[in-house]
Amino acid sequence: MRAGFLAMAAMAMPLALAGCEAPPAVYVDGGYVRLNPNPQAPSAAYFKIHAGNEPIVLRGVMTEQAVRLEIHESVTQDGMASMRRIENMEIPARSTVSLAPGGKHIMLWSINPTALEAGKMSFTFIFSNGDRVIADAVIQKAGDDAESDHSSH
Ligand SMILES: [Cu+2]
Repeated sequence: MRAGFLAMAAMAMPLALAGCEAPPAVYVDGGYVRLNPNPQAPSAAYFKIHAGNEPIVLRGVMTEQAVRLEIHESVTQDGMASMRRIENMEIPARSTVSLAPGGKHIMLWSINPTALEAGKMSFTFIFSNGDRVIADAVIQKAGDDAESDHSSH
């Protein structure tokens, strides 16, 4: 009996060590889309991107549910609010970068009507280490909040 127990414990140990060495992966959550009340104008999507133990760079975002997508950053220059396109986004090790109203956001043109009806969209985030992370965003109805990022587009 005793010998059998020891053998099992010895077998379990390498597994536990492997678990410690695996770095926590990058993940994305908290997604939502703010619909522009003007259907001709772009809408914005927001997320939280969490890095693991290593710094990581977001290289791009894709969705099949919009005609066009860009990653933007809101900037205020000489008192004028505007936006610029960003290609890469660095997420420092063990930290979170929030895409939020007034800051970085994903701009969406012509969201698929089926996605609008379903009330959610799916995005794929592509990272510098080759990871592809799929994250959903709930679509918020236009007019929930008068403040919007795309008013200056
Ligand atoms: Cu924008």
